[in-house]
Amino acid sequence: MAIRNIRVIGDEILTKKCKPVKEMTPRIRQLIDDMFDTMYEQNGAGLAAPQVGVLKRIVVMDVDDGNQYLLINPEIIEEEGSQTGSEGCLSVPGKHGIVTRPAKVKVKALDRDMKEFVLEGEELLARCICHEVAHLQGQLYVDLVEGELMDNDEEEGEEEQA
Ligand code: GNR
Ligand code: NI
Repeated sequence: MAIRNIRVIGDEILTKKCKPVKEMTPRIRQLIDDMFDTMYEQNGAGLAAPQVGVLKRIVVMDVDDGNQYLLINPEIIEEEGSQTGSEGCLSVPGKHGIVTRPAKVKVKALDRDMKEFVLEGEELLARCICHEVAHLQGQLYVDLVEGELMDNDEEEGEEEQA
């Protein structure tokens, strides 16, 4: 059990492109375990390796559908429809914003044994897959927000008072 430090917006590492994983190693297995521990400790729905300072194409997710997802070298191979809703990021603490994402995505990735699989996601899982794959390209949801980036302690759409 090891919790890693989460990098926050302003840290250059979050803007860099991640490298594919070439082979599974004990070090990468440890990284994956630590990413799950860190995601659960922070109550996140997902976590991408650059958020813990590692520029590798690794994502973990848990959107409370009874599964733990690990995506190594993920590639989105199909997108369908659209959904508009609230999104947050552990690297942008205390904020949220409205983002439009595909309603449904199909992602190809490798598992812990470096075996290829395809995962289909809708609703929060589709949103999370897109959010995490964007992290691997050095992109944050704040650049996709429609309207204002909001503080979590403010009501949606509420104007700031003087
Ligand atoms: O915890 C998170 N919640 C979330 C909500 C909507 C869309 C995406 C996410 S992922 C986010 C955790 C995070 O920062 N992952 O990179
Ligand atoms: Ni994020």
